Amino acid sequence: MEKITIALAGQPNVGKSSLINAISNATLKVGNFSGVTVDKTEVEFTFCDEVSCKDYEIHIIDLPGAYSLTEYTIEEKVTKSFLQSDEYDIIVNVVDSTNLQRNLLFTTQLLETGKKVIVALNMDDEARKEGIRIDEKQLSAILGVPCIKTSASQKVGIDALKAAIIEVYEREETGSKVVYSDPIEEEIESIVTFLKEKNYKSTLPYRHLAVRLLQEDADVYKKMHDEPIWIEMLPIVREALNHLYLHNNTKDLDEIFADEHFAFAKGAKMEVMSVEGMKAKNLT
Ligand code: GDP
Ligand code: K
Repeated sequence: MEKITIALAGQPNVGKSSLINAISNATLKVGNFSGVTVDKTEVEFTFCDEVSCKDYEIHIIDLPGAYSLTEYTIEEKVTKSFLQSDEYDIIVNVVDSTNLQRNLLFTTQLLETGKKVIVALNMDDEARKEGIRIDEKQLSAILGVPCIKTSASQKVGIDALKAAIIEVYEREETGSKVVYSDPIEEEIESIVTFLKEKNYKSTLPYRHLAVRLLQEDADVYKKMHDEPIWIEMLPIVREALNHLYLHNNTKDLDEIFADEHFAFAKGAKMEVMSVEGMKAKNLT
């Protein structure tokens, strides 16, 4: 039987525990993430996919609720390091639909991991009550990943979520995309072109790798530092970074990318959300 490991990620109180309860009748196993006293809740159950008639063993790991993948708190550290590991197949990102923009900020960071992602637009019942409508098909198109409406506490949308898990597991590409402002897209393009020319063997898609290089991601730098390509690549990354510094008038990469994430999350919300029939982009 094939085993699918899910990393469940979301901001605090978005309904991750409720979703685990709704999706499985299995008992939770509570332990710790290695080396730290942060609770690790896991659950395992078998699932028969009705489309393919195949059985899967599904293993869900509930990551500590985190507002972002920065490393300000121990929870964020644990969540970030787990998400950058190869210990799982798919991230299921639980989102509070009544707080779309703030939640999409975290989603944006999850998309940048280059892993397979599914977004569960949870609290759908609550959002409806507040007159909020989200076009999940359009959101899927913008993020490049399936977005499924759920109400975990009412056990609604759970079958669709399971079907999406199987579909995403069986496909090759992650499809996830964060669109950046033109100046950043140009620098991503120059690094991707270089990686292509060198036919560099990468587990991360080139685009995601380029973004991580532009973010001076410590893990990626450490990993690539001893590779033959590094000496040739470093000047190209440095030049790209200098363009970014000049354009943004700051050398603070966290600030540059925080602005980018904010713009992307806000832009996505404006496109897909309406309140009482009014498009978010027409509301002020
Ligand atoms: P976690 O911190 O992400 O694990 O969130 P919980 O699963 O503990 O849920 C937080 C609160 O939201 C609880 O009171 C849940 O009953 C409630 N909740 C979770 N999912 C939903 C939902 O889809 N709709 C509504 N209305 N409430 C929900
Ligand atoms: K909880």
